[in-house]
Amino acid sequence: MLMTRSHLSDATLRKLPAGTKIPAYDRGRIAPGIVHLGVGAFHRAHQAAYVDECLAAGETDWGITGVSLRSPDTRDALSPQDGLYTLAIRSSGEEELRVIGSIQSMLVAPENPSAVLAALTDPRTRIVTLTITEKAYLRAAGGGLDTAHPDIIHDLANPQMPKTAHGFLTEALARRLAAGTAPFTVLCCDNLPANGATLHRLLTEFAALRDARSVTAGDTGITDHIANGVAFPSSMVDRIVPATTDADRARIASELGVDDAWPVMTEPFRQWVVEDNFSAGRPDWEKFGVTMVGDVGPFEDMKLRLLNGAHSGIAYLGLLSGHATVDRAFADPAIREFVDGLWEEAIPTLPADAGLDTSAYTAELAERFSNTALAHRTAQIANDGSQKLPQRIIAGAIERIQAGFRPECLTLVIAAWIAACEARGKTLPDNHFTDPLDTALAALGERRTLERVAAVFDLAGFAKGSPERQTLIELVAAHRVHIRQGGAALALSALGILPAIPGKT
Ligand code: CS2
Repeated sequence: MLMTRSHLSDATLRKLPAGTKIPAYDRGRIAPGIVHLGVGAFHRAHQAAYVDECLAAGETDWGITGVSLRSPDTRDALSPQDGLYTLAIRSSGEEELRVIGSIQSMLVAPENPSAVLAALTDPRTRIVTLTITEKAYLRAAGGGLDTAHPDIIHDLANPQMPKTAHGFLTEALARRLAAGTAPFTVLCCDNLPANGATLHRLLTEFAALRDARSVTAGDTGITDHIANGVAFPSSMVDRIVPATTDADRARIASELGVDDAWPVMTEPFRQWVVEDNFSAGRPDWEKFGVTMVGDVGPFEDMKLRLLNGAHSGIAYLGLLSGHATVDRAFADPAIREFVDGLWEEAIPTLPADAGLDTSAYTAELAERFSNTALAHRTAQIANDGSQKLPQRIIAGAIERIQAGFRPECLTLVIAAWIAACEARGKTLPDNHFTDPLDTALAALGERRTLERVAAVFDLAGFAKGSPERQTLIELVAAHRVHIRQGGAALALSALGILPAIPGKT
């Protein structure tokens, strides 16, 4: 006889095995206070878990309304479960299961943009947070708003039916202003440098374009309000969250005795450093391990350049060396040594007077990258390299060249990215990972290495306008030649033997 198992929900919570942590609060009493755009696995392992602890400690105003800007998948998985899901916190040999209750409802923007705008304009919504991934900020090669992007064009023409975060936030802030409702605070939680300021700048640009098109008599516009009247704190977020597999789903179901359509896997480590600039209140996050600071910049740069930079290096060199997961790649002595070299190059680019303990930080990173229970796939991190490398690798590499040094490890990451992109459909499966530039990269055709690297830099806007651009291209091209001649192994073994930058060192 076919047995059907029940699924995780408010009704089945009490039946879970002892040892499973469940929301220790009356979910029905919680009012919505946060709208989150981009309810992916990262948000569910990070912010939603912090908020869950605040709610368990007695706060009642900060329930989360989750919004997916594109796909209905998360809503389809979580709505039948009353928004509940399991967070599996995994270290080598151990697993702790926690059911998170802070997501109260889910909306899918393309299905119902009006419902998203209603949630954003609800006076109870006092914070809007975002994890929409780097590419959804729609930055052009030079860093400004990509005004030619079809979704930006759409949202300027249809302000009531937006598709982008820019369109939703601007329209909601305009409606709140018109209704006399105080603005919400916009808290960016993506891996961008100065992420709050970056979003603030992009949104102000968007609002100015929108105002320029507005023909409504007496409409005073929204640009000034967004530029001067809305808080955009920056934040540094950190927790490693591998994509959930079917094996994870099966394991969690057998441990819980109920099905969970989308449990989230993560590591024990977590960190959140937030600029304390909230115009309409916030949860008491500092009681649960969040660090509230005046300036998040040094923490952001340390995380982007040491964690994410190393991650991208491990991903592309790992893929080229046949390693499917971060822990396996990191156990490869050549890659391990390369990561130390990358850290040596990147650490001097961080502010020396900000109290950062980079030795403790990198020692902890080495442990985190060695977590064998996560099986964090190199192909997952490899996605969207053109959007990630500028803040992880290129900014630091430019600073090293300016200081007279040759950033060989940093530039090897760029060469490995180019090589890994080109290896898809050959030594790597088609679509093993994707990039917004895929179509444009494919159209480049055959070229000599130096020309090809320069063309890739142009497409991606890497080092645009920087006097160090040409030196970077030459360093990348030299690595690219090594990879072509002898794979990642030759490029790794050649580190340190290239001639110095003429006139510099
Ligand atoms: C990773 C990040 O996929 C990636 O690009 O580098 O998602 C990384 O795991 C997180 O930023 C860790 O906080």
